[in-house]
Amino acid sequence: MPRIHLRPPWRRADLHHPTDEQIAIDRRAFLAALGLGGAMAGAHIAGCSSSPAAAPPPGAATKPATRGRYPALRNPRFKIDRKLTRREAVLRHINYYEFDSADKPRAVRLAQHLTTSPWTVTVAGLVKKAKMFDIDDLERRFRLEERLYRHRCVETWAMTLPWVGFPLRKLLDWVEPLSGAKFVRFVSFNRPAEAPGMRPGSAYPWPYHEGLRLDEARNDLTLLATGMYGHRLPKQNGAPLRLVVPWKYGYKSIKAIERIELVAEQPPTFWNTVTPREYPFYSNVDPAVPHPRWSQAEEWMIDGHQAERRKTLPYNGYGDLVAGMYM
Ligand SMILES: Nc1nc2c(c(=O)[nH]1)N[C@H]1C(S)=C(S)[C@@H](COP(=O)(O)O)O[C@H]1N2
Ligand SMILES: [Mo]
Repeated sequence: MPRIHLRPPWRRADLHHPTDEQIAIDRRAFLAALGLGGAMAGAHIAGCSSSPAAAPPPGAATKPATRGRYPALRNPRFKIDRKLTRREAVLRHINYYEFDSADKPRAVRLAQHLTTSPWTVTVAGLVKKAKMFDIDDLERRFRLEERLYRHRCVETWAMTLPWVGFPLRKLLDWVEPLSGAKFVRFVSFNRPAEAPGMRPGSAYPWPYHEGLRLDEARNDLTLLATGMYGHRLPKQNGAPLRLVVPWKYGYKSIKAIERIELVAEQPPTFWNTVTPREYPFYSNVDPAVPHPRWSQAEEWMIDGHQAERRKTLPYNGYGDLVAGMYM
């Protein structure tokens, strides 16, 4: 087990420090959780807003109770080569087709209507011990850790953020896959009444579903996330439970998971069903393989400028940890 820093993220003075603004927001939320925020809270929010004209996005000012499990200790093994993206930018720049991603501010607003508590997750299929549990059960059973990861959307935007979660492998060990299990299938919620993008007549194959090969699912990088930036996940970023597979394009990192199933055959996936030619099952980040409609050679950070483009890295920079699975 690598050595873990014992100081909370806002006290840490390392290269990958969040912005001052982020520190102020986190500290305020932390004090509020202790009941110490008081009258200062409003002043801090106003002072911290990224641009004076823009109201903070939903989820920016209020955070769910943290029950002592957040912020989680950072696992220092996962290094990043750039600044963390500002939390407010990550809250705003989402993709969530259940809530009509085309208009991002609207999608962020609509996502607030998703009921994320209570929430039951089922793990079933080719396992010895099928389970049903809620998020509290998960957070009690598996020690949460913080990891700084890159995230790369197939649309060429990128960000770098601190997830909170635990390796999916631990959950798989708990349910004990049978020898016939070769793939893992993930399914999101199916609630057209809460998600306008899912309304009858939608051309998409709802609910959102994804899949990994079993060895990919068991890779050390593969996380189940319950939080980010030191708190539980905001609704628009996939609360209460999402997958994080940072060497693959973002759409593999399915949000709001209700069902995890161990299966024998490669499962169909949402985007592959919609447009097979554009969204293959594996979808590992690869600068040399263009999307049929655009190049993947470069990427841009969502809180930088489109002009500041950087070279895309094979496997999004995680080749040393994952390339061996594809030899
Ligand atoms: N259920 C669900 N999960 C999803 C999506 C979605 O539309 N629905 N979009 C995917 C895409 S395309 C990306 S890039 C990431 C975006 O995660 P973020 O909005 O938290 O940045 O979520 C992925 N997971
Ligand atoms: Mo994406």
